[in-house]
Amino acid sequence: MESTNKKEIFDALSGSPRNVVVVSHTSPDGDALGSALAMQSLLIGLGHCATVILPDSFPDYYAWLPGIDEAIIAEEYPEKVKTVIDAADLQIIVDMNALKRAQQLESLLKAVDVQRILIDHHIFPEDIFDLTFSDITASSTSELVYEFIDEFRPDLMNLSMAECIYTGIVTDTGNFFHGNLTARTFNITAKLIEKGVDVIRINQLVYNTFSENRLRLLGYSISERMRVLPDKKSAYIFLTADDLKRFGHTEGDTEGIVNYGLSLKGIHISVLFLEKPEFIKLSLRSEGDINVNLIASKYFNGGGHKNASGAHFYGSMEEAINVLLKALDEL
Ligand SMILES: [Mn+2]
Repeated sequence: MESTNKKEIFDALSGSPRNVVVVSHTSPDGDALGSALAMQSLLIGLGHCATVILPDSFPDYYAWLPGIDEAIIAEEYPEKVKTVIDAADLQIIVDMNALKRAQQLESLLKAVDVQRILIDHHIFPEDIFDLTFSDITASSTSELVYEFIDEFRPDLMNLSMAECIYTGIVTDTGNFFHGNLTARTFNITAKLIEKGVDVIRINQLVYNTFSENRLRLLGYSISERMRVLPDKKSAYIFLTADDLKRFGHTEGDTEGIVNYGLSLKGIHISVLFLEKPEFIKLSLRSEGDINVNLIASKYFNGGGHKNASGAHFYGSMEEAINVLLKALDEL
């Protein structure tokens, strides 16, 4: 399933200089950041003015990404973000299928009547974009950004962009372990290495820079907060606000914890519940044909991919867990 206005998108970027905002989702991950930053570089290479806007901050282990210092974080600079969005004549949305995934930015983005372009790999892209390059068989949005640049302006691909794209691919595939891992993904990765990307260095920056607190939180999550339901081939981990506080939780510390449930033999569904100030945040993962996007969308008003989805639940931790147990019974 690919819906593509690739050529039309390139045409839209080929004319006179435009003022572009590149926006991605809340709690930005490696793919959100990598695809947005690579896209921004392409736009600048094409002579446009381009600014990356993020709803909220990113984990420290992405702070080395080339160009990230200039991204504007809406939570920290709400007025500046409004000014930049109001001044833009083109919005490029990457790595999310609906503007609501950018939280508070949704209303700001919708308030202006400008051309809107989507580049994404999540299912069911929202029908509000003028041009869409959506391909759910891609490992990552970064892979799509690579293909876009490679098709139209390979001369503009530089090492910084290649590093951003590699980061998107390596993180969205869980270090080449899950998701849409195809020959296409490895071919692109090979091209990125030929471009000069030091994959060992990036893997270390992304995966081997835990704080002590983060590693201890991981240990605690598994030893004290994991419940295993062999009958339902499922496991879940729940972390309360107090747990997060106890381990001095900072952005990104819980990244990847949900995947540990799947490492159990016979367990094919794993869910992480995090108690945030206003809601319970859920991350859902599955293996094979089990579709956690159905659980996320039907029971928690969330979504994402078949094997990786997210959602917010407004209620208590206990209620959220009970809804999951009911959903698993009905699956
Ligand atoms: Mn992605």
